[in-house]
Amino acid sequence: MKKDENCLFCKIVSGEIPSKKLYEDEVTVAFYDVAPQAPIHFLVVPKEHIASANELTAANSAIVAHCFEVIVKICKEQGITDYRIVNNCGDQAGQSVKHLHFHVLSGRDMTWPPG
Ligand code: DGP
Repeated sequence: MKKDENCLFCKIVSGEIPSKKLYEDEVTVAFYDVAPQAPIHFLVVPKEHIASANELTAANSAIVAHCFEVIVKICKEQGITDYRIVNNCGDQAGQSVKHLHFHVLSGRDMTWPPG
């Protein structure tokens, strides 16, 4: 599995950097965001290092489907029915960590369009 030794989320996946994990399987890890933007804010990340959504191809895109299944599983288990899934891709879109991740935000009214 591809890893990047300088990547923050690869270090969280490996446990080198601690996080408040709420789910883990062979393919993904979910952990609470250190800077929550809503009462509930966690991230689902693939264990494999994929720098952004822009790096997805037919060869690795099944990981995205798995991430969404994990999101639904966690939300069902936690009784979360209304939520927003966000992926920031690239600097201008606000991606600060260059390892594919999906934000799950819940527990407050969400605005649209996003800023
Ligand atoms: P983005 O800006 O879309 O790349 O989201 C990155 C998120 O990662 C941001 O909401 C803050 C979160 N984050 C950054 N560093 C850490 C960390 O060390 N631990 C945790 N749990 N979250 C982090």
